[in-house]
Amino acid sequence: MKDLSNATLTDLPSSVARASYDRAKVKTGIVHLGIGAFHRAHMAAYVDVCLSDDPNWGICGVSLRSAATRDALEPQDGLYTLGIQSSHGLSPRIIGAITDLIVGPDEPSRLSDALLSPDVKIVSLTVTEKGYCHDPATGRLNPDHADIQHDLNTAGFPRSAIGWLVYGLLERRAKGLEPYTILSCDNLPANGKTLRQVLLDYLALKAPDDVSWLDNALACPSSMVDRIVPATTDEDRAEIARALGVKDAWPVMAEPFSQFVVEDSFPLGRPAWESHGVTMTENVEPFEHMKLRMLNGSHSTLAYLGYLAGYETVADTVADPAFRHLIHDLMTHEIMPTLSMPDDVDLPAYRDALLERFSNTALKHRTWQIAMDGSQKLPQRLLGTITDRLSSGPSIDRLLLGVAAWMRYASGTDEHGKPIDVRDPLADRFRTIASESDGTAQDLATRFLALDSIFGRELPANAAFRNGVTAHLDRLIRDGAHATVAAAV
Ligand code: CS2
Repeated sequence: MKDLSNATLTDLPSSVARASYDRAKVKTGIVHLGIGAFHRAHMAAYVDVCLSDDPNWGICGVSLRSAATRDALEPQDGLYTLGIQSSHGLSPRIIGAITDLIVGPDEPSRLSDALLSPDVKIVSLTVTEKGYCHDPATGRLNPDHADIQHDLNTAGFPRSAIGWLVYGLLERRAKGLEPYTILSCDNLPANGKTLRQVLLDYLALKAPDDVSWLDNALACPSSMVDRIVPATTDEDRAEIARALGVKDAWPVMAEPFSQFVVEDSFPLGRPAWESHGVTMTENVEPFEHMKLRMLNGSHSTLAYLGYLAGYETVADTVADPAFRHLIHDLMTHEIMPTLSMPDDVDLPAYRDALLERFSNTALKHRTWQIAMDGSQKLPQRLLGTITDRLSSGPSIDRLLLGVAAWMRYASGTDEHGKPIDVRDPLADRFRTIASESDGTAQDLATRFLALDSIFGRELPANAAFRNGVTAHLDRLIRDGAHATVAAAV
């Protein structure tokens, strides 16, 4: 079987969708840091449909760590398949928006050239929560982060996304080029504002005299990004090869739903996204809150409880009526009351649509995948909602169950005594907590709550919060996730 590439595009069956622009005319206008599955299934697809109107927005995709995506896509001329999976089957679409691929650690001078190109107007990023090298509880730079320490202490090329963004801005300034607009596409609250603060914190240490220049010059719009994109499996590759008749080394699989809400602040211009399904707005914050609290808060709760209960995927977890009931009530009674949305947003309909999306059995979204990096996710997904609710008094019981389930999971042993492969920047700390603890809920909860980069200082001092989490954790340890969820609904 041949490989996907410009040369084999004409061999594809007509059932495979693709936009009609001439790839040879596409110029790079965007550098994207973190060219993983999510970007390729989300923003790159929104850019792809704009290229027919304006070919100046091709994407140079950058990996700051692994070479795997570059190695897979380079021989394919940057082409890949977006496989939309629903109960009606698979709809494949070819995305051609990637014009170039760079692996930062291998080719730092090419990355530097890309950032300094006058054609580049936007640098966007999906580097996941931990890529911001910040303290999730406060949203400020963590200056002790190993990559930040490296970048602060080198006159050469940086390593972190934060270091690269600032490096590019300073070098552009030296060359008399305007600063690019930086678009964060990660699941962080006020992601543009948060990124801006982290960049300023970094510059204050690296080149303090330039802080006020950057503060004035920088456009860092916020965005809300949403599409469920599970990690690609070999089964997916085989399914795509059957549909295309050619081999794609790294397709991405996603649900049909997609949403992109972007703060309209792009001084050097942007693709005509508003003509292609993107909501361009002045104020993204209500949408971010809605998405992070409703979708991601439910997702993390389902991931920890579902994993502990032995469910492999989110769809398997919500097929259990007790778990579905819990999530429905969590959203209805504990999350929705904290959201204030524009009049045309129907929150009950949004909740019901989420439950449908979680039930998509064509999508094998593993609970283990979502459970990753909990230390970076908990604050914006569950703790912010809890803080809002605590100040107004009403029930937080289901939210606390999510936090307790994270502790039970992060302690590293499943309900059958088998080790859990806990992936998290704080995984070593969790292992120490588990090994030093006497194993009681009281002791474990006290140790986890002392992680102030996650919980800050105020929440753990609140008796209702502490006692509620501890009571749920106790039940999870004694009775397991199934019985705990059944008792909670
Ligand atoms: C998930 C998200 O892995 C996770 O933590 O909750 O990736 C989720 O699928 C996306 O935010 C959906 O837009």
